Amino acid sequence: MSRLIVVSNRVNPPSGEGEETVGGLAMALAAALREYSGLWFGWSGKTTKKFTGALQMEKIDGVTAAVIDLEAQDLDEYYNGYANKTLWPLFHYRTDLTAYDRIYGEGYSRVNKRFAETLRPLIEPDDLIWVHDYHLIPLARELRALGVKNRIGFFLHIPWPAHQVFTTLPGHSRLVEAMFDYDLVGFQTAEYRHAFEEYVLSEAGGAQSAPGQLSAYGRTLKVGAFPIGIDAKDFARMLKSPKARRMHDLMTAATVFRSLIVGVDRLDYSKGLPERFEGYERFLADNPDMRREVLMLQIAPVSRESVEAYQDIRGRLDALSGRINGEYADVDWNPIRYVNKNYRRDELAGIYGAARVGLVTPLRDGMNLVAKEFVAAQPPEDPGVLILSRFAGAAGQMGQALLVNPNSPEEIADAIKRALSMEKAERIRRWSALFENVQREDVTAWRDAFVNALAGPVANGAALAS
Ligand code: GDG
Repeated sequence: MSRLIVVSNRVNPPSGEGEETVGGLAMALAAALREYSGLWFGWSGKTTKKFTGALQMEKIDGVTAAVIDLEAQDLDEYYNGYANKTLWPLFHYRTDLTAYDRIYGEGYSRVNKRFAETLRPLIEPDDLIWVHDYHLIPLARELRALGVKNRIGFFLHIPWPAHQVFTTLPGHSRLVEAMFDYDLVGFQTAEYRHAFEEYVLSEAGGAQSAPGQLSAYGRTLKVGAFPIGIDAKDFARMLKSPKARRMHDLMTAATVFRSLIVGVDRLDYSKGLPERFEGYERFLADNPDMRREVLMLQIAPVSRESVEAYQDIRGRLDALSGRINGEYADVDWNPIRYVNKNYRRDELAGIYGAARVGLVTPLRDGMNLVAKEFVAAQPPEDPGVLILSRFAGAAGQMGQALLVNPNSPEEIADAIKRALSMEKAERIRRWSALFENVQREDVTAWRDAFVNALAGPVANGAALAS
């Protein structure tokens, strides 16, 4: 079997039971690598005065990590800049928040080059290289320039935006051209893949040379949809852990005679949190008889705090939660508990399991793993109801959830009411279908589908020689 080299911006494998990494990508990659004698390469999360390319190797929980430190300027221009102020908002349709600054683009190119130069000596001829996410789109281009001939695949964890949105990016064609240095490019859903294809066909003068194959810029690559899943086995194990049980009991005790409605998200403007709070507020306003029967718990650990848009959204949520509690709270009841603390994964599992309703309403989301975790945590004999945004990639696989338009507080309010009044038979029917999908299309299935496609016949028909 070829060795697998996974490359992502941050390398943060779990440090053991109950680690506290927040973010879907880290969890998925750690799980994906566990069965491979592979390597995980990327940024350490630390800065250094002068970039040296010195590698630090570490074995964490069965995963070999090779990390480098970056300069503060790299962080500013590449990570906080081009990745999180340009590509992230744009790919989530927030052109109003998208910053276009040439300096950011230069930082992005520089760091991709630094990644390539540092990774180059670690690559052996048969290695498969799997690059992750929007931080590293030009990495294959840089590696090819250094003579790397290996198979290189790319997976985008976030949406690929519609043509009209994507073309607002200065230098969009350079970015797409660089993607043609990969052998395989994977998206979360068929919709994102189509949006990419549309760009290549209409903007880059490309052609679909065969199903799942695109030619442009004098090269050909394979494209596919690979919906990511959770580590279902590990999640099931975690649910039975003492920490999960304790949290479950704690939440059950805190909601006697009440139904718990839960949301868990990184504090990010793409997750639709203000609209969700407004939807809940509308529910409270419309249903006075149900008010004291519910409690909404929103867990939202802060992320990317040095980016201004994240400070703004935090301020808005503080104000909204205060307003809702101010309007509706009673001496013995608060309608909303809004918590910025980061919980252990096993504790989260216990919380999901105690909830009657899971509120997952991002405005845009590549996939959304919280929806899958909520389903995985439900008791089969009396499961809760998932309310899911139609704009999460997960909606494509999770049609048995109550799908809502996350921009509409009315739709969210109606869905909450419907979820709380749903008969047990219907809840079981919906949940069974969802659960079956979460188990089957888990992170292992995702990894295997991608790695097999990368190792399989290449776009020009040749098979991998090993
Ligand atoms: C990106 C894409 C795609 C949340 N709070 C805590 C905590 N979490 C964990 C959740 C979940 C993960 O973080 C979030 O994953 P998502 O998939 O919901 O979202 P992103 O972080 O935006 O991930 C997304 C994903 O990549 C994978 O491809 O699905 O669309 O945006 O696992 O449980 N974990 C801990 N404490 C918390 O307080 N430990």
